[in-house]
Amino acid sequence: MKKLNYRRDTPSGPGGRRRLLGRAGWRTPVALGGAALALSACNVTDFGMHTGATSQGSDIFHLYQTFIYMAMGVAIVTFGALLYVLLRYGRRKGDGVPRQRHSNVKIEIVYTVIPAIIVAVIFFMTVGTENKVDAVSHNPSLNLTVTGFQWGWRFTYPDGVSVVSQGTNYPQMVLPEGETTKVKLVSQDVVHGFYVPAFNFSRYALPGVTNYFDLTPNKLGTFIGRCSQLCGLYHAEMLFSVRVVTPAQFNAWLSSQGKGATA
Ligand SMILES: [Cu+2]
Repeated sequence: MKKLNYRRDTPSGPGGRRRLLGRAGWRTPVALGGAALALSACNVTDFGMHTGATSQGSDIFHLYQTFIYMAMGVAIVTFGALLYVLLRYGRRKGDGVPRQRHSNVKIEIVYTVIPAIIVAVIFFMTVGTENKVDAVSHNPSLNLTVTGFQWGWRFTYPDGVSVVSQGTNYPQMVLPEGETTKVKLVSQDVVHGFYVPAFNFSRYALPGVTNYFDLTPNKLGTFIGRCSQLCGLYHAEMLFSVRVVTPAQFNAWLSSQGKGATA
């Protein structure tokens, strides 16, 4: 049997040296990665996620961020161990076949128990955050009804104030910052999805089912909103925005709307 020389016989031919990427070959990907990072102009520790413009959305962000840190820890340990074994125990000239064994019960227990603990930690952290995010206030500052229909949204405030889509005149939901708004979400016809990316929040609007949730904005600004369920021909027209203002500005806006105007 021909003995392979692992050092010299490579896929590029006997005695050749395979070079996946030459010296210059590394420069382009590194430069592109750096440029992408610089262009994104966001905090590296956000990992490209929305940090959440509500207290609920921030909770979700922090959970997700923690998961990524945990995954990084696992990656460092796993790839570190792999690299160590490759470098320390790689086959060398003159090496024979290593000692063969059927199993190693101790190691098998360790690599079963550790992932089980990690999964359990992730599970209970998720349940804790879910309970916090899904908690609905009994005495909210504001009660708001959101109705999805083909193809638009209606935001109904107290005192008969209502903001509704009119063709391509997309509606804007106004919310007070730092106050809890309890949203009652319904659908008039088919399944829609109330989705505000900056809030890290999406929920079905289901015909015949009423969903309640709280939104407690913690950042001023205007955020885009979308229908996240393909709900028919003009689904793409189901755009809206959310404007978070100070409670004083909110009260001024609400009373100005109350004077017979429907935006
Ligand atoms: Cu829709």
